[in-house]
Amino acid sequence: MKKPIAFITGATSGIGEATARLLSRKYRLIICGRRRERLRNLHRDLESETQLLTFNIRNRHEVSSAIASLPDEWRSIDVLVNNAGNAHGLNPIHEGDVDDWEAMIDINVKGLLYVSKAVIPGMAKRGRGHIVNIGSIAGLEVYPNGNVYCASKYAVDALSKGMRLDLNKFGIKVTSINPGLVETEFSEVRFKGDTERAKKVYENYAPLKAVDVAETIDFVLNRPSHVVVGDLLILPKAQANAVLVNKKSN
Ligand code: 8X3
Repeated sequence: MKKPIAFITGATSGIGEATARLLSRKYRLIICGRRRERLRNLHRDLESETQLLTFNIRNRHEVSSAIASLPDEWRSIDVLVNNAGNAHGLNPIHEGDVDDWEAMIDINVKGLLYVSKAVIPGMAKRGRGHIVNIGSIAGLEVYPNGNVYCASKYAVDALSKGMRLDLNKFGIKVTSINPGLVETEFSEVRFKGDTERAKKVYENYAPLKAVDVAETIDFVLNRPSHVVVGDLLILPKAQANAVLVNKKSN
């Protein structure tokens, strides 16, 4: 029997890449991202049959035509991991940059919707599927200067809950995974390449690694067919909530 198909957005780095590596043992993969070269490099390491889709998730036409270009035998997508997402800036609301706001709303909210719109109707028609939305602790608690990033992740939380309601009658599972601090290129993007500042976010405690979240995704996908892990918060041991992290001073 052919392996099931998993579709992963934001697969060129961090949680998405780690998830692709892990799921490639059990799934045929559709890996998506903006950076073709990175997708190609990842593809070389994967154990499974893989399709590469390059698109800018902010462009709804690119998203829909890339997904529409999949060969017929790749259309029955069993698992959708809506992982693509970024933070841009960490400023008080009155000092925020409108371009940053647009990027976060476009990628984290609208991009997730564009991909979902292209993939979910097939799941509904087939009466099966599992959607895993990668939210954030920032979608459960608002923290100082998080404003628009938090709003975008609150939207992801609402969309997960909305999907669970609307797709219930089709037998589609919806899981929302909300990580706390994960050491990836997330902070480098947030701080626009200021690596020193980004490094400090993960200093003096053990943050989550991308693979920790990937293993959690693998876990939720492997529950028996009658079980859905609904909303899941995953934190490094040192983190108590969005603002309290027990850092060892040196
Ligand atoms: C990433 C976690 O705490 O930096 O979504 O917002 S946090």
